[in-house]
Amino acid sequence: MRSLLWLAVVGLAVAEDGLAAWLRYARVPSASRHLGKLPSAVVTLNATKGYPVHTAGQELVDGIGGLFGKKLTVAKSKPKGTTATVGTVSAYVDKNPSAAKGLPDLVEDGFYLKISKGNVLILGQNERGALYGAFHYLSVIAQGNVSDFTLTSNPDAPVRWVNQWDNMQDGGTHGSVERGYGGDSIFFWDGHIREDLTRAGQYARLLASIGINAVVANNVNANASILTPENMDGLARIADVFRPYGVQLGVSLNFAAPQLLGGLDTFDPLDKTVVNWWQGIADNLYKRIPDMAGYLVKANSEGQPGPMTYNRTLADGANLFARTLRPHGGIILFRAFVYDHRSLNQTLDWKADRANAAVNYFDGLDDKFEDNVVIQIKYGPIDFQVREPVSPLFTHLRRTGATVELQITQEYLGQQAHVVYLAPMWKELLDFDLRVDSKPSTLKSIVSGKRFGQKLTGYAGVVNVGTNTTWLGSHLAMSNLYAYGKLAWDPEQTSTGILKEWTTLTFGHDKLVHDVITKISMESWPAYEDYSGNLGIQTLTDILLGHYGPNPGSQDGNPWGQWTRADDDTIGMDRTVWNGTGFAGQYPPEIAAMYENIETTPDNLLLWFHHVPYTQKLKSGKTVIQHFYDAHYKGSATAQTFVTLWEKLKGRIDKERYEHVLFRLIYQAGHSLVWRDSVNQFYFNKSGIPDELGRVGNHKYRIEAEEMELKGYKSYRVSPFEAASGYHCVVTETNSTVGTATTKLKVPSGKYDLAVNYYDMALGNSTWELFVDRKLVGKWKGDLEYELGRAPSPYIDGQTAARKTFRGVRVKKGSELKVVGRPDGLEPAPIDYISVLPEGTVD
Ligand code: GCW
Repeated sequence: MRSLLWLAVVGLAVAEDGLAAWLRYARVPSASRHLGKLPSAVVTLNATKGYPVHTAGQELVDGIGGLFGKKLTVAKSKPKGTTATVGTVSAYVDKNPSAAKGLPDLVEDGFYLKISKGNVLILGQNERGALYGAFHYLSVIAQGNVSDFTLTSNPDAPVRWVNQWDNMQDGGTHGSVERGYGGDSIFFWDGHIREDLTRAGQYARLLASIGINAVVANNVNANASILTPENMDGLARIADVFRPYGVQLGVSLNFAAPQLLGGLDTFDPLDKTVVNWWQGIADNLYKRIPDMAGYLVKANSEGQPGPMTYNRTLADGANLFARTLRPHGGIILFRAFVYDHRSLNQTLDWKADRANAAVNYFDGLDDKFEDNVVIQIKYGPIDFQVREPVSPLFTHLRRTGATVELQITQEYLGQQAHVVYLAPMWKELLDFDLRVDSKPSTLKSIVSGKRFGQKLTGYAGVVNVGTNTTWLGSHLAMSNLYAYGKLAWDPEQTSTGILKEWTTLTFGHDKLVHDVITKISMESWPAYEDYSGNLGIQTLTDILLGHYGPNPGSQDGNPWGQWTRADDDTIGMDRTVWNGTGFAGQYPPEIAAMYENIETTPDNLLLWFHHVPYTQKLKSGKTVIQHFYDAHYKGSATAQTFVTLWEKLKGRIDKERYEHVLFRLIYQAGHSLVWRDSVNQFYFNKSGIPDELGRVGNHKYRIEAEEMELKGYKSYRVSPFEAASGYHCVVTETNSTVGTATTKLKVPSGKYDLAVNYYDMALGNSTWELFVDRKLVGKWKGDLEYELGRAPSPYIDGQTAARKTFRGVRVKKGSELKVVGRPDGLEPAPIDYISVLPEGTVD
């Protein structure tokens, strides 16, 4: 087994397909010079196979072997030479009673490291802590630091969970993993738990290395069948592959399971038979998984059943589970994402506001929850948008502990097809001071439990990895998972510091590699915000379909409540107390006053809190509308630079990951222009206010496909209109007609970048060929649905719009430019326009 593991680790490092993520244990530069500063043997204290201390021993052997080529032996008692000793504090003190005095206080999961002349002491408060310590030590030496140090590290909060939104079945809510962009579920298939759980074990290893202590494996939109005896056995198998890494299993529940699965005629949380039914479930689960972490429950939200169906409170609902878990030591994370997506009416009620829901539902319940209930609150009051204020609910729970729910899977943030490094956003949220009782009250101090003194608080991250070897669908997106774990352990760490560590572990030590990844990553969230939704208007993505691509119009006119209230003259949600929905009043007075007043509301949340004319002046001196235009040009221009920056790394990192990332960055650069033009076109059309710089609506390098000479192609009016340049594209006349679009170029002879904007729907794989004077410039296929994990879409719209660019193509004045489109399946080879760009120009 040992040698198998060894092979696996070395093998992974060679393949560079992403599977090993930041645990590659790739050889450090000048490794042989450091051998003397490393241990020669590993001693594990009281290690039992299948438990974290034993795993820690293995990781030390594999890690030091991979990183330095030094083969360590594992010994039970003190061998000769330098030694890495790993175990729990109590196991160590049992053997060395006199050492107890010198050891620091550790909280649950904490660890102590002492490195001295190649001797390494790694002690955990518990077994898990010992493993965390071993991973920490390995991470330090992997970064090339073999000097002596002593470190005491305690987690900032006890709850550091991840949630997977994995369905039991493919074709469940949004496929195998809801809002997952990295392939199918690593846990479930065909209604069952997978036989082969290798990936689940590898996932636990990655998570343990960043301090995550529990995983909820099934979707919060839970299928009651997770609780059949057969599936409970399957869950026990998952817990078995997690256990060596100290990762506990959590389970999402369907509130109506007593009825759906148990055959009862009610799921009223106060009904005795219901209570007994759930007690039986808890007992049966814990019989199989004695160390189960607990439950996660989404109730009365987006169609999910809950206690309110029976006029019971959310506390009645949460406590039902809490009581059944108590004898087993489990906890319940009860989600605050409670709102009614059916009854909100935008037209009739100026004061209607989904953002108000959480506080409205939870107010008055703070002292009603059992003490093993934790309220899991999304960072913002709506739903993982590119910018939201911190949810005010965090200030309303002082007795009951809270976790902040962050989203690693980039549902509204580019779905891993766009690079968006999220740590800077999370840091801003965590550092935000909510001024409860006019005292410092940062979000991080609330979720650490320090501000109000609760015991159970922390972090929940929605991750949604899949079977793709990159885990998340993109190599660069993994910095988000890494950063999530690091911040949950210690929110004082910096975004750049975390990124530096991650980059070294993932890509090595090359300075240029670091500079490029840092620049791209640190500019990525601001760029994405610039080319999507600005000034707190939310992401402006398509909220009715895949949550991907631009669709500003989809926000309004439906009961989902992600409104912008944009009309011809004005835009924004009035959330003031004096004239609006009153949401601003849910914050403590100092913060409420800041948001109530347009003068003191920061520009980046202006439209979240205020309804203003497009001509409203910002603090920057620009109008709202001009800010929209400028930001969209700026953000998309930044995205273009990501490609050229990355290209500097050719030959400096392995080809496999270089190409994988490059493909995505080129796609992102193209799609950022789709965003820019759609959003600008939409608001220009609405407001009628021209861009001061004359860019919006004027694209002098473009040739609209519908204006070319068409054979087998016909013009098609796109909906929403703003998703096509000139509102139209061309599609083939039938599903089997080959289409050609031809034109004579009027540009002076020279070299140009030729960009073709087309639509890649998930209905087939059309092919396109671009010719200049009958010479083939390039050919491509509409297969992005396989290449990118982003939500597939059957429509011609902002989700499927894409761009293919050929750089440095020689053309003559009067050259014939021709695109030939071959439809496939139901995809009619759509083309929007062709840009003939003087080299280096973007449009
Ligand atoms: O953002 C919305 C998502 C749903 C998700 C829900 C939630 C799991 O679009 O896919 O459902 O939030 O967080 O419960």
